[in-house]
Amino acid sequence: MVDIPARPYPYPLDPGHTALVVIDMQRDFIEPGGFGDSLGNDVSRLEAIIPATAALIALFREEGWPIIHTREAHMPDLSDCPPAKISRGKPGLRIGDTGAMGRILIAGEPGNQIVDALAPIAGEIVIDKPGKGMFYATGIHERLQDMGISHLVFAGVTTEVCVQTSMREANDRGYECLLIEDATESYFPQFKASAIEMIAAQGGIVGWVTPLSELQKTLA
Ligand code: C5J
Repeated sequence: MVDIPARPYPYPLDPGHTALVVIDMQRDFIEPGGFGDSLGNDVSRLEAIIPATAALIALFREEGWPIIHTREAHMPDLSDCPPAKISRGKPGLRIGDTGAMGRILIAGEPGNQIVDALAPIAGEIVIDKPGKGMFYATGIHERLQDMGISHLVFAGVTTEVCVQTSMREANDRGYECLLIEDATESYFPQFKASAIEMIAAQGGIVGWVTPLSELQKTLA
């Protein structure tokens, strides 16, 4: 085990059994002109974490540790999207509707691709998830178990929705979870701050949080 300085106390990273999870760094959430932007969000907040997330991915690639990229994505016929999910959001701009980067949250559309700067490379796992959490209807738990993964390091967007949901799902399945706080972001700064506090509260009820620099320093 390698102790990473973190909150609420050092994170015991297990080098042979740790994977990175990068949540939903897809164009429709991050880029100007995408779905997030069209909902009136300030996407520059999310764009700003691309360099830290790229550095985190580079660190895992150097170590040769597994990387999982997720996308929030539905099938073109929306058969994997419950009506309750479709009915949310701005009238006239819902999942499956056509936005500036193709159909919103539909697999294969331009807006559903991971931003170029963080594009997966051969050998990395990419999962399309129909829910907010990465474990719902994806089969990823079984894959991680087969790979012997017990520790997950998290990055991506948005902190309080898909990142936190995935961490909570992972925590309930027994994974030791660490969130890299400068490689995650929300359209709402107060939600990011609250999500981070919730995760580390009560002795790490969901997991640990730390800045990228602590991971870089310890693994250098
Ligand atoms: C994610 C969302 N990725 N906020 N989705 O957090 O709907």
